[in-house]
Amino acid sequence: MSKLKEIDPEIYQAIYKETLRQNETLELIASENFTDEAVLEAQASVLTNKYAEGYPGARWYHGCEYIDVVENKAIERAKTLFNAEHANVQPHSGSQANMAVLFGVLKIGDTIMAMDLACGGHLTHGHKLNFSGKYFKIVSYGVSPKDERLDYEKILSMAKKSKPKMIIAGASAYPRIIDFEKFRKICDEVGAYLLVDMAHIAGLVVAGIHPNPVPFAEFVTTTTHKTLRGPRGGMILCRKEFAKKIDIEVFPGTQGGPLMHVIAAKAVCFKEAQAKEFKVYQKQIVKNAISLAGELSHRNYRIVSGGTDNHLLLVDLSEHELTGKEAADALDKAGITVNKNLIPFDRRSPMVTSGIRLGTAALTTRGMKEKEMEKIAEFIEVSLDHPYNKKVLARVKKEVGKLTKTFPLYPDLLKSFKKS
Ligand code: DSN
Repeated sequence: MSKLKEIDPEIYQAIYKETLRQNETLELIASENFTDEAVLEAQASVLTNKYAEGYPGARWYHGCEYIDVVENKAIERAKTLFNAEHANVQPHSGSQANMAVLFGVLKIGDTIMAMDLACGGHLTHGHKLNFSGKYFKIVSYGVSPKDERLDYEKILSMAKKSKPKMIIAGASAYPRIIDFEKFRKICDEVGAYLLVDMAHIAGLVVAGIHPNPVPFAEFVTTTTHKTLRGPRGGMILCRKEFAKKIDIEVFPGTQGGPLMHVIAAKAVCFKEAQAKEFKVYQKQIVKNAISLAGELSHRNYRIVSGGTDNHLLLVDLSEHELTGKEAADALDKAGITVNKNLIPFDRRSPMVTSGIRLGTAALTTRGMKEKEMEKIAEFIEVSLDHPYNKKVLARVKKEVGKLTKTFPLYPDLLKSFKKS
């Protein structure tokens, strides 16, 4: 890090402080994780210098022989990992992956059915300010008021009425298993494509803890940085018959040059995900989420849908006279990072919300287990009981510091900062 320190001390300082922040706080944002050094090394490599528009063996620029090795490895590993017929590893993000699928196979103005944002859907599933909501007619389905779970009967009857060209399954804040087979049947009844956005659960899918959508969906999109624990980025898996359409829509349709350093890091992540330890890790993520949900529920916090089957949980704060925003702010002061989140049928705005979303992927990477989840639930309870008491929040922060110290993150990286 010495060159960076010399050339740009301000950026160096910000990166150093961020490394410390990640080390000294409890990261419970459900969409975040900590990659290992191998992924960081690939992403920080000279591959960032190379333009490689096109695909392996068919590039616009010369000098792509090693770039092709990297992209081919990423593609092959992704296909093996998810048992997919075709993989495009170039999308810069999950949003760009979704954009390429929507623009690749639909016409502007076509109807799409997707999960309501308030019930856990994503911006690219039809938010009115997003390309999905601007260019397509969106019909949103939600969860049942009875059990806050997907109601497949209702989704079918909505689909029969609205006759969508595509149904999107998948969510950013849904704590239960999604039945892709049922979605397939609904799509078949109404003649719609099925797109599964498995960004949040991709790691669980690899480990077999969540059903794999690939056998059921024409298109599966994902990010690579959530439970999958790779670099920030996106990917599309699809059936062979759609391979050409999807590839053309990614490049030149919606993107230019691929980020080869990121694709290299994706390839590393896919290799790591093939290892036995990765499955053990994914199982622990879910055990931790179930444990955290149980501990909070013993402390009188209502957990949306009564618990979780995956890596995340939603805490309903309505009965605690606290908004999601107030809770997230208080926890932040105590060294616990979460995000405010709408809960199903929330009466508050998305900027305020009545809930918080917690995920266990990142802390599980640090090695934390059920015992630590119990402690964390206690920290959360104390902080939310005194959201405006600076002394209490500072005291919790001190305890958080003690806990995080026993699960060090990037120790070698921190040493290299200190040496530089
Ligand atoms: N921003 C992500 C999340 O937090 O779930 C979704 O892309």
